[in-house]
Amino acid sequence: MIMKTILITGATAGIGEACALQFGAQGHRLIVTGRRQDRLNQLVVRLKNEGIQVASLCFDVTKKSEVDAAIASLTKTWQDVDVLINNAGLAVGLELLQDGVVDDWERMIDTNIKGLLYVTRAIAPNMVERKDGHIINVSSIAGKDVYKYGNVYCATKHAVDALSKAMRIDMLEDGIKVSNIAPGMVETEFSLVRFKGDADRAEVVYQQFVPLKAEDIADAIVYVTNTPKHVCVNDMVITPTAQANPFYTV
Ligand code: 8X3
Repeated sequence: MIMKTILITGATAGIGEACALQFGAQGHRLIVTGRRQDRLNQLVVRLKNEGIQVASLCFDVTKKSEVDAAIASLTKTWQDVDVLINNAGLAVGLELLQDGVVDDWERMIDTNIKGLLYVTRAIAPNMVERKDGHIINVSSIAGKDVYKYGNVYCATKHAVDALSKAMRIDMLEDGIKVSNIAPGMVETEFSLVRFKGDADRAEVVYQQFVPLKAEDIADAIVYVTNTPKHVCVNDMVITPTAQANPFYTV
């Protein structure tokens, strides 16, 4: 297998962390990024202890100047990112639109849409120049359907879905692969963040049926990443077996 340099946003927890561990175990070089320096440090120590080549960048994807400065600080040996995993994202709040909290909307829009754009804008030109690269956007089944109370979160994930399509078109002539991954219910800190730290409420979400684990989505991302150069998995919708879509579960 060819060793790749893989940059993962939101690598300090959930799907991002699971990707880091799996890609690292396969011998790839990792650039792990996140907002939380302490958690980033812990992850780097853990990866290094397993003999994985790793660099880390601490930045907030919602701040364009931080994103640009962090990417620009990569030393020459780390600048050629082969795979960008746009994983950082969140849901905050679960209200009807007419009751919505504008700060929550802005956090979701800034992180899920603008953050993804800022990081992609900083990384993609190098891929285009080298005529080689793969961008993997972590969307959601909320990017395929809209469910009650999901309003702005669903809108941001529909935007990710659209941006995956747009990137594939815009970088087609440059040979850049773009894959959209749309998970259903995954047991991570997702619900804890959505419910603003209410652990009891978050726990109930995952007790109704057997949810996906972060590792299940990392498995899919690893598969998508390891396809031959002429193969691009455009879109993957992955739900727990007990979840047909946001509306039907058993
Ligand atoms: C996470 C899955 O079903 O809450 O994006 O939208 S869902």
